[in-house]
Amino acid sequence: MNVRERKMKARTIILAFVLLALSSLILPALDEDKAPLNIISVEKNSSLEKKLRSMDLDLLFEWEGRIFILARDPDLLALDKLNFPYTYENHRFPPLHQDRFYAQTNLNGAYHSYKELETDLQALERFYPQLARIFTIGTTLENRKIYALKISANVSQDENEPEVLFLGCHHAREWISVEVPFLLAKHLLENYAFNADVRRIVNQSEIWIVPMLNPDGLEYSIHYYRYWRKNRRLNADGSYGVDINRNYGYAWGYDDNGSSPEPAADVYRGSAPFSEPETRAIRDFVQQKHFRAMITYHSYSQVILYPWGYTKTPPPNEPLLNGIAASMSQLMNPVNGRTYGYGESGASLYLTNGDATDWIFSASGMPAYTVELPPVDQLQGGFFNTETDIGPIFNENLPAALYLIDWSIQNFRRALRRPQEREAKAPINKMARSSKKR
Ligand code: 0X9
Ligand code: ZN
Repeated sequence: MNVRERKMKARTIILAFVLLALSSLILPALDEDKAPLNIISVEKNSSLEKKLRSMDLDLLFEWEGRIFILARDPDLLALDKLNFPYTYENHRFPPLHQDRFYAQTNLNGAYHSYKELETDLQALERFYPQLARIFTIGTTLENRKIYALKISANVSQDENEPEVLFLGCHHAREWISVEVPFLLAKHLLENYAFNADVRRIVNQSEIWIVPMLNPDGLEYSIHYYRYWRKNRRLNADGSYGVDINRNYGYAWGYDDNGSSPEPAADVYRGSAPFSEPETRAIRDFVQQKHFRAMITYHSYSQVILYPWGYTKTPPPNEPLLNGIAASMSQLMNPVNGRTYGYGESGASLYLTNGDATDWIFSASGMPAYTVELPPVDQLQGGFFNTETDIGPIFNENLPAALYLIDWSIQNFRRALRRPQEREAKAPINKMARSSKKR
């Protein structure tokens, strides 16, 4: 089954979860007991199941070999006493968790909210003042800042070094896409002093990390509707949201298949190319800089995609784009044994128009990748990664990100030293132009 078929098949399951999440909205109102509610799951296993049923718990449903249960804190204590293994599933049912959030125990768990990210970026800047600096590259409709963290030795100087860009959170519900670029920043900074490879790449490049491009959407996803995708634009027809990844200015609105003209649609492309503050922030930033390569993180599907998204026609220099993707996939696999597929976006996933990688590739010619993080399909959790997914997903993406930074460094040096070889080996159309950066 290919990725598109898997996504299609998964729609019914998404719908089931959405309905369940909506129905859970009324639960707190119906319940007199004020002890916090949780949803947990336990493995469906005959001996344990018997014990469970004797405990008079509220068994909700069975899914994927697990039994989902509504449990209050005293129930959890009882399960703990019995050494009964269970998993928290609260993140799948946001309304249940509302009380806890306001009590500072965190609706979004280990995932970053906007404020948490702001605090953590500021901490990185404070701990590593020579290596990290925060820039604001735009302001959203709800007045949040779009942060970019620059990481480089002599960070306060704009040096003649290759620049590489990492983006997260075009889509609000894809929380894991914030964590991977954020953890990349943290890894580079924390290991600079101790790891010679990290030191070399941080010394020789300028790494720019924008972990949360869509903070308005993300906050909405945390507080109101976990499944929200777009930004929070109030559209002319009263509906909300533009799909930021359909609003870039290359092949914008090319057809109604890869994006929608309908404001209420999840893939609404906006009223004009770059109508949104988030896409304008990236456009202006990319035009000011001279990036050599970029990754924009999304979820889910576990694939590495390169342009074009708007057509199935191969891009210029497909062998180079494909070769880099193949190397990244190869480096990722041994970390946790997960295989990331790779290929042209439009041909391997589905057609989109106005997405970030198409515009960035068309504007600069740089290798531009969408990495769709795990899981591979909805049956494995879809957009709702657990907290324990964060570490392994970051760990397997790390070597690919380091490889791309290193590729940019090697390519940049070759371009400076041997112009003829540069043209032969990296004939991406506008690469040569961008090497005259300063
Ligand atoms: O549809 C998107 O914007 C991305 N997928 S997601 O499930 N994260 O929403 C894919 C963008 C890559 N481009 C193409 N597949 N054409
Ligand atoms: Zn996405």
